[in-house]
Amino acid sequence: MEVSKALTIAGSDSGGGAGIQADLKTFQELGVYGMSALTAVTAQNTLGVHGVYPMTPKAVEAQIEAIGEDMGTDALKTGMLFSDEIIQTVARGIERFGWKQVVVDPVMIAKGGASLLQTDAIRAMKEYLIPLAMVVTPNIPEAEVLTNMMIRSLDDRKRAAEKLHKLGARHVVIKGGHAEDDEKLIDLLYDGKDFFYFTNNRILTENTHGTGCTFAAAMTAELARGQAIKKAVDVAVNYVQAAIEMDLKIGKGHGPTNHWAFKRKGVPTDAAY
Ligand code: PXL
Repeated sequence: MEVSKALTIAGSDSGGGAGIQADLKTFQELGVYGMSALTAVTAQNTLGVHGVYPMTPKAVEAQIEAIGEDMGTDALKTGMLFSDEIIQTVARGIERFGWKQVVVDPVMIAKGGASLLQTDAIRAMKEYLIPLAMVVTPNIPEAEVLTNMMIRSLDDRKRAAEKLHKLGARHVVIKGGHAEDDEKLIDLLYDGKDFFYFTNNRILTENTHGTGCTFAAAMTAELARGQAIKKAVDVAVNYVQAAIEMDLKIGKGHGPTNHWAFKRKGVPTDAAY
């Protein structure tokens, strides 16, 4: 059996809800072979981040090289990258191996406010990484930082998507989860020409830790399996929706989502598992 492969270049969440743990669980559920290059270790639980321990750029480079020289990958995602140096190392690795199906999740801060990206690394993200992105997947606060604009209306979101496309990302998804005034939750896809809307009911729960990682991982898995971008967004939206709906009630704070839920709900896919 020919199996599709996906790589996550991201940080570890010891609590298991976000970061590479969320990514690998999602890859597994969507039937692709998961690989990882670790950029940082976080010590955290559902109540917050206790510590952030970045890897050296050399260690990040070695992991990417090990994967690139042997197994390769059909798609990859980036998550927490922490520093300017790690971003540049990751960008060089992507270029060296000619990886094209690149999902950039521009992770900046954890739910409790802990910084997962140094402020001076935002420039590197815009200059080196976003131009390599097949798709960039910010939430609204991240899109505001990357575009230097306030995003209030749906129209603002469209303008921000155009700006991010101009920075070099071939597609842009702006996730609507943070727009709490909206009755419905609207995720927006822009392909440089048209806008597409993915609309869902908002689910009221505290347990949304790791939804951003999970969303980007589901997109990466679908792209790895050869799906087109719109289909990949559609699966990712539904995967995260199911994961939030059937939450697990683990921990005392912002709990993780349920990475089993999508398949347990019997949502049909044509994955090779
Ligand atoms: O959800 C963003 C995120 C990404 N990566 C790691 C994290 C978090 C949030 O806490 O811990 C490692």
